[in-house]
Amino acid sequence: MATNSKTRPNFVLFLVDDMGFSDIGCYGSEIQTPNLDRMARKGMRFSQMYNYARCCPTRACLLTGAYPHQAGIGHMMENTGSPAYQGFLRDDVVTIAEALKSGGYRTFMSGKWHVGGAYDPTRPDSWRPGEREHPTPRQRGFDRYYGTLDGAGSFFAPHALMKDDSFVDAGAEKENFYYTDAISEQAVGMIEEAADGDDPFFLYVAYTAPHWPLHALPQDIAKYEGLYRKGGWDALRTARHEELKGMGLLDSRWPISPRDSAAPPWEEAGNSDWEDLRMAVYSAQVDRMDQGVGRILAALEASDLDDNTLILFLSDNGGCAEFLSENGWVDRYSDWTPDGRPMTVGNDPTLAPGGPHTFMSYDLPWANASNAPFRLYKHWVHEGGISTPMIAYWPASIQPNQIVHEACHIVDIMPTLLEAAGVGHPAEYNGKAVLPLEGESFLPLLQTGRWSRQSHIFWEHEGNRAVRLGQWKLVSKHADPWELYDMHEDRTELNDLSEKNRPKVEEFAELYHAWADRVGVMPWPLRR
Ligand SMILES: [Ca+2]
Repeated sequence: MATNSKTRPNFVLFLVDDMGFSDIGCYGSEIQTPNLDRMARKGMRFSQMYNYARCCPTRACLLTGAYPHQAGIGHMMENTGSPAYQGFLRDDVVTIAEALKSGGYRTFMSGKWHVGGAYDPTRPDSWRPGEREHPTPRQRGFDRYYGTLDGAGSFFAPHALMKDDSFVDAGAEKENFYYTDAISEQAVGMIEEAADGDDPFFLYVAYTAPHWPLHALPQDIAKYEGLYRKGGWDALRTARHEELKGMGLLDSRWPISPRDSAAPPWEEAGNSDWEDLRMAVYSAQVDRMDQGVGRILAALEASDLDDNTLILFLSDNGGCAEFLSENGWVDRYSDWTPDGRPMTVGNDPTLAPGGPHTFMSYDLPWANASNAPFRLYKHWVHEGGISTPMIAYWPASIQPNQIVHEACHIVDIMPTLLEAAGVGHPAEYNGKAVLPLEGESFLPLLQTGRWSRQSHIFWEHEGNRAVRLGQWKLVSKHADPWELYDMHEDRTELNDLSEKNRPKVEEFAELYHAWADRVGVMPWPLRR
């Protein structure tokens, strides 16, 4: 066990928001992500890393090493009255930050929190962060914090930005504010602060890019406008799938899933200039995030910290098919603009997306391309909803340019970081018993390229359910029967074997129900 602070690794954990499996260059994308690609060349790419299908449950699971229901976030932020669905992190789990801080680490966070209870985005003056139902990063183990507590909002004028324990006004802080850049800048400052001391550090960088709204900077949009005009989502899905196969990330025996039945063929879609621009804005959001990763890497290098810093990069869920309509539920996010001019909410083809006075999403057909070659989206636990790229970079311990195919899950990240730090997981914290870790450390995989997960991975989100171990995955959409897939033969989930292999269905279903009972899963839809 390492005890010398000079030899213990630092950690930078990057989480991006609503980005699909094939949206970065080193996972087959045409989007320019040179900094992530460089990390991949010098590090390790995971072809079967899984998240938890949605913002809040993924964050709860990632931060605590427990399943989301055990951490109190079985659905989202609403408190429905049971401990598994209270909407904020429970006090019988510890966060990575709390555990590492107890072990002598300095702890920093820049970006989106979203595990601290529900807020009304239109009434930030009513917020009471720090109250029992609204724990903040500073109350859950982070020494320093910059960012937003809730799930989404304008990139040009986020409501209720916080620095440590106080609200700050984005507009007053800086002209031409853009949230992705602010998250990067603050993270660089935190690295500089950490470099001044002797203690190792943990930095959690939670970008809101490329979650809706489609807000990006004109110089970044210009790099992509027109690129998607020819062939649209159909050509894009095929091109990304071919690249992924060529890179060795996906087996060439797995065919691409058919275009989603709710997406029209590109040639029949209409509004093709507007559609092209929507995808260009999304790509610009990813591009700007990658530029931020580059600034953070440069800050580590400038302080001679990059060699013994373990960096992980991943996304919280698959591409998002949510349609934003005028007078829809999303209205509650949307009333702030930097100059006080009105904002038009909704996917209106007569308006150009990108700027602060629109509030759009890229929609199902482009999300289908983001998740190529897989099926379905954010919310679902088929491969399109839960598959994320993951890059691990740690020059001191990871051999360059490796691809690993073991199925891993975000619940494994906390055990991995604690083992790498030589810090134990506490049985008690603040006088309360703490639930044991659910995941398995994949540190040996990073260090040797060899490791296999021993226990099943389980998912439940909005009644969508799945179980995965090795070759087999059992999965269902809410209210539909179980489907069974042989993931060695059929990662794209096209050949349901549930009728042919009833014993495997029954075995995994029984395990699922035992797990669901144990962690407190309740029937969907939830009743208060
Ligand atoms: Ca998300």
